[in-house]
Amino acid sequence: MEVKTSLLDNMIGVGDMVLLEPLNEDSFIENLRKRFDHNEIYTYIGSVVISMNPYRSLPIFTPEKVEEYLPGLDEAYRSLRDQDKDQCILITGESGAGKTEASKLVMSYVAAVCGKGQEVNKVKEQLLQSNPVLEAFGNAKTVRNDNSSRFGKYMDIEFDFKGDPLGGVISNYLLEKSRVCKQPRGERNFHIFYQLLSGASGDTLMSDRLFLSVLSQNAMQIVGFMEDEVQLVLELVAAVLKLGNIEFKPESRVNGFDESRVKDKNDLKEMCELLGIEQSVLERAFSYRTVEAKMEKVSTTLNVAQAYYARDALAKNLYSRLFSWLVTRINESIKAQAKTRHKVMGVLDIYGFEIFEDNSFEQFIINYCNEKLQQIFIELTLREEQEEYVREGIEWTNIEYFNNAIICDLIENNQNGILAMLDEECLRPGTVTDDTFLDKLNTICAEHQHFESRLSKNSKFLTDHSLPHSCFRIQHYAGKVLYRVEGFVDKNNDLLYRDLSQAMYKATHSLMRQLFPEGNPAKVNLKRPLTAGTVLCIKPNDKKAAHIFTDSLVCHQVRYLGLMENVRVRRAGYAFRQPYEPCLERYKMLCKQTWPHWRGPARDGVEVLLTDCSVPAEEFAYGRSKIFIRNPRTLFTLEERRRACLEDLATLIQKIYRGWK
Ligand code: AD9
Ligand code: MG
Repeated sequence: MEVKTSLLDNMIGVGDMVLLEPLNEDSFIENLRKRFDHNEIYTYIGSVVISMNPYRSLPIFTPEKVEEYLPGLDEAYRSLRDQDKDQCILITGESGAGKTEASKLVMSYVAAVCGKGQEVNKVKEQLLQSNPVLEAFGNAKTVRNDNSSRFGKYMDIEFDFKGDPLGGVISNYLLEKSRVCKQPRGERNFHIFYQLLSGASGDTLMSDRLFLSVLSQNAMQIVGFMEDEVQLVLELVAAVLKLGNIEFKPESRVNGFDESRVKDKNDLKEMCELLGIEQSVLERAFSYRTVEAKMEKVSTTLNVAQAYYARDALAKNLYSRLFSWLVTRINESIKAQAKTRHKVMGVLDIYGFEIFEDNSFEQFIINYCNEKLQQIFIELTLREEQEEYVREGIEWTNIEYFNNAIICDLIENNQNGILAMLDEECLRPGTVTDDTFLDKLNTICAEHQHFESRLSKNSKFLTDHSLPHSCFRIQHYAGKVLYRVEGFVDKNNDLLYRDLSQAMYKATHSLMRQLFPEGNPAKVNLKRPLTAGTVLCIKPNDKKAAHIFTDSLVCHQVRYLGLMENVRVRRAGYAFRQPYEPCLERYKMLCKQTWPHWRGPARDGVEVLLTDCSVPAEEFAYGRSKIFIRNPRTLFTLEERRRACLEDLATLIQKIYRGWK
């Protein structure tokens, strides 16, 4: 690894935290701040990139600059191309920290560094333009972020042996579909609804008049959507809007049962026209529900509340299925055409950890995803790093770090994890409510350090008696979150009455029919390649504003991301390590015995070299395949001597050259 130090470090901070002197939390944050003030938004801890959100555009994202600013990415790409290794870039950080922007930067980087030519350029453009399309449908304004991702995304970019992109595959995870029906205060629905409304005139969203903002329309075309496909998609978006307008009123009781009727049939009619569904079919599906009991089909009436429930379930299902269809359709366009052997660079961008005043099932799922990602991060940087010392046979005292596996287990344990209990409760016959679910949580989790609820029996850990009865609290890696149980059971059930899905399948609208085949949609698994780089995004302030650096906020993130431990492990240690061969190659000119060639094992060459340079023995450890260097300054000295050597050489060459002339 090349090391550059300069006087500038004092002013703008050091680029790699491993080189920070002295190392403590204050100096760590101070270094981030210095760099932030000088528009240096990237800082490294070895192969981990810390990215601070500047909340304004910096002149560093031009194709020429991208390479210069993201050496970590460059390393990832080079090992993919030159060493034939699959790469995976994990991006983590809380909501609004800049993950999605970072993931787009990775893609721009790829576009900037690799081959040109018509076919390659088309692939690049399609990969890049898949972003605005997915953001239009999957992002929304939230309190934390005006363009918040409401789905998880994993994208594989595939390369040929030359390192040129061949195509890509996108997997999407758990769209926050409840947003279609209800948005928390101060937040909005998915962007596409507004883009569609701004293109349509008045309240007549009929199929021959659907327009979309030019941006998304163009992006869809570049990604390969046909004009009629765009139209079909927009019709379904309009149908979701119409669906939301349908209201119900109670009908006089027949046989003692509550019944509901559609209040104003205009929206229903328009929706049916849009989709080619017979009005009476849909109307009936909103009033009755067919259940199978003892091999017999029985129709029961829906009351008003149930009718609204059915309507919302339909809207949510329709929209999330449309979203998954879009991803599949984009994949058809961007998938690699050639069947040659290829390498992939995976980029994972999920929704960030979020804490609101009111946290529900959605936050629970989102925060669980983040908890899992943190776990992967810990494994890669803290656990595996320490294991490398052991593997290389280096003497090593373990550095303690907080392992959040215990929180993941609290949520996902097959027997008594929160998710398992929720599933169990949803399947249990009898009256199931959110409260019965909470009761269940109370009994089992009472002893768990990271779980609190008001009613938990014998809870030794409950410190805050103001915890409401209807809530439970989890101490996540990134902070305590209070979850309100209301809606957990329904949202987990996500029940779409069969009458409605059958009604949808009867539609003549070709895309609509495809979305309701009622088969099991194939699940895509996230497979993790062997090597990985990580980007950690940090949010400098809570105001979505430029130039503001709030110490306490940054400090909190630095703590929960385990960054100090990360630097400590990196250098407690051995700040640098390098396989013997490249190390010898780089410094062999410093020693007569190794210059110009060393005949013998590289390890011995390195030993001869270092002894000759009179570096104290305790500065090094000889691993099985790598040399480990304890103090960065040792490396600086070597680097300086090398530079001086090169300068002498240059002067010598110039002299010879002049002599020739
Ligand atoms: V969420 O978990 O999806 O809610 P992200 O993805 O972490 O969140 P995002 O990338 O969307 O955050 O960034 C939020 C906003 O910060 C962007 O809309 C930009 O206005 C701003 N931002 C983030 N990164 C950069 C950057 N590198 N340069 C300039 C940035 N602005
Ligand atoms: Mg995002």
